Amino acid sequence: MKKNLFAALIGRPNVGKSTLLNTLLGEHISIVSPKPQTTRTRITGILTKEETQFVFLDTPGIHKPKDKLGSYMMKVADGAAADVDLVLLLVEAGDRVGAVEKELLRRFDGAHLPTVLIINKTDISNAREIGDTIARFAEYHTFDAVIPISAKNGENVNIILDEIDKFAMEGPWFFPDDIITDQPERVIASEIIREKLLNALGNEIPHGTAVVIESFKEKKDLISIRAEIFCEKNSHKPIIIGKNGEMLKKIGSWAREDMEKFFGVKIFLDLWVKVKENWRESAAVVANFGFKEE
Ligand SMILES: Nc1nc2c(ncn2[C@@H]2O[C@H](COP(=O)(O)OP(=O)(O)OP(=O)(O)O)[C@@H](O)[C@H]2O)c(=O)[nH]1
Ligand SMILES: [Mg+2]
Repeated sequence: MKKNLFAALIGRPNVGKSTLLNTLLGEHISIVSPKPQTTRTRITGILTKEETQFVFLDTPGIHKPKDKLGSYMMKVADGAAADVDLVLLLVEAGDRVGAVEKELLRRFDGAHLPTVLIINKTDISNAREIGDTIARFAEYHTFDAVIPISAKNGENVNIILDEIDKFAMEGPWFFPDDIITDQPERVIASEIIREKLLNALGNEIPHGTAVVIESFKEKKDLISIRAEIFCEKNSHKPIIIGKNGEMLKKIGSWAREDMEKFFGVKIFLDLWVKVKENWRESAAVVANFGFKEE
């Protein structure tokens, strides 16, 4: 008997949603960085285990939007909740029930969505902190399950699958059982580059960057990719390129290594840096960069 379950990973920026998705799948499909607001759009991860096909939707962290990109991100997160059978609400050990969580829980309740509380980052907290967090959230809301985990080292992550499998419904699998994401290859490629940018550069610049894949050509044993990195200010361009092009070279070679792992073939990567002022403020440009509303 085949079953399926659609589950959204939702929570504040930086709580570890994308890390958890990657750990669940055993593959790096969603980008991760120490900076909040890393994930910009909805990323689907698919895990087929025994009778059940789990479809996980990773979402941008929920926060108060400051610009057009931010409000796009909020819509994505909200939309994901509307499309799933269950929500995994992520918080960090030590957290209190914040305004964001209260608002989210109100919406999930209104939609009668089963909600599992995931308390992440147990590897950097102690038992008392974890216990206090469980107590605070359990007092505020009745969850279908509460699971403390470490997305980073994998502790307790398998328990999530056992717990949510109870909510899977009899029905078809929507994807072949060997597929792990429905993201187009171009999106994966541009996200890998963005991850390297976020991890290589200082605080202000990366949020103002977007990566556009200009061409993606598959040859016999090689994929040839030309990508443009857009930044918001003229002064950002030399920082991304670095002295003698060192920074861009480093970003390019990290990205290439990850792409070769993911695509399983040699990659030729050609990176260019361009300036488009204040693109985050422009709905048209945000859409043009691939952040399209569905
Ligand atoms: N110590 C520890 N760090 C973690 C854990 N899970 C995630 N992190 C770190 O937390 C940071 C944020 O992780 P992400 O997975 O990008 O968080 P996110 O919730 O997807 O963030 P947004 O996409 O910005 O909303 C990264 O530096 C991760 O390495 C964990 O279980 N333990
Ligand atoms: Mg993320």
